[in-house]
Amino acid sequence: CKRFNHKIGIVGAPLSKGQKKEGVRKGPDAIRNAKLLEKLQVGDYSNLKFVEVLGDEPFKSARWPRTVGAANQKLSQAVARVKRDDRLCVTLGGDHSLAIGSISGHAMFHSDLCVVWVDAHADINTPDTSTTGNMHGQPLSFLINELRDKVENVPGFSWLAPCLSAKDIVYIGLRDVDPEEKKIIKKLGIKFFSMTEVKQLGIQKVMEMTSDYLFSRIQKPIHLSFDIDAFDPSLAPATGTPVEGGLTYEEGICIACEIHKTGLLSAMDIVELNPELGKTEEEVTLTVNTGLAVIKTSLGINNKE
Ligand code: B3U
Ligand code: MN
Ligand code: MN
Repeated sequence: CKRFNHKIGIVGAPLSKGQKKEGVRKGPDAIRNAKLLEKLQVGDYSNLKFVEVLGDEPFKSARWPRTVGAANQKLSQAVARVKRDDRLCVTLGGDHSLAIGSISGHAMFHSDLCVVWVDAHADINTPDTSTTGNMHGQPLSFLINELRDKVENVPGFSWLAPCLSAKDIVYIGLRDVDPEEKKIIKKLGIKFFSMTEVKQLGIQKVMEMTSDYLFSRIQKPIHLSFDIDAFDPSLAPATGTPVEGGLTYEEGICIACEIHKTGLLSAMDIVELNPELGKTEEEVTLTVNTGLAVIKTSLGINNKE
C-alpha cells in the first residue's frame, strides 16, 4: 500500500466571508454531527475561531479581504500542523475561499503538491476580474505562481506567497465559468474536464486522464478541493450557488474512489455546504450525506459502515 498517511486529522473552518450567505459557517458542525468521527481513527483539531476585522473595506472588487485573509492565515497554520503530525488533513468548510489557507498550509509541508479542483465554478477570478466581489470565486488566483502580479498588495494577505503552478491543477465538473476566467484558464493552459467532457468521455476515463496528466513525470501528493456544488443540485441542494447539470452521485463517488486508489491523497477540503439553505430538513440531510460519502470514499472508508 503506497498510502501517504494512515492517520487523519480534521480541521473545521467555519469561514463565510468569502461570500454573502452566513449559514455556510455551520457546514463543519453539520458534517461532524453526522458522526464523521465515529469509527474513524481521527485526530480532531476542532473548529478554528475566526474573527471579523472591523472596518474591512473592499480591495478593488474583493469584499472583506482582511477578514478572509486572517482566517486563511490561521487555517494554513492549522493544516501545516496536521501535516507535521503526519496525518491526512480533512478541512471542513466553510466557503471555498478557505482553499487559500488550506492549500498554502499543505504546500508548506509538500511544496510539490498537485490539486484536483472539483467544482461547478472555476474560482480563479482576480480582485480585478470578479464581477461579484465574492472571494470564494477567487482562491486559485491567490495561489497560482503565474498570477502573482495580478494579485498584489491585497490587504490581509501579506503572509501569503503563491505556491502552485498552473500545470499542477486539474478541474473537474465546471459548468459556470465567467468569460474573464475562461481567458485566464486558456492563457495558463490549465487542464479541465467540464461537465461536457465528463458526459462525453465518462468519469472513469476522465480520472484516468487526470492521473496521466498530473503524474506524467513524477507522482505527487494530491490536494483534493471538493466543492459540494459540483454535484447536481438534486444531490446537494443546500449550497449557496447551485448550478443545474452537475455530477451524479456515482460520478462524484468515482472521483473520490479513484483519488483514494492513487494512494497519494494528502489533504482535502469539502466546502460550500450551507445547512441554512436547505428548503426542508431532508434537503439538508441529503447534502450532508453526499458530502460525507465523498469524504469517506476519499479516505477509503466503506460508506455503509
Ligand atoms: N464566478 C462567480 C460565481 C461563483 C464562483 N464560485 C461560486 N460562485 N460559488 C464569482 O463569484 O466569481
Ligand atoms: Mn468553489
Ligand atoms: Mn462552486
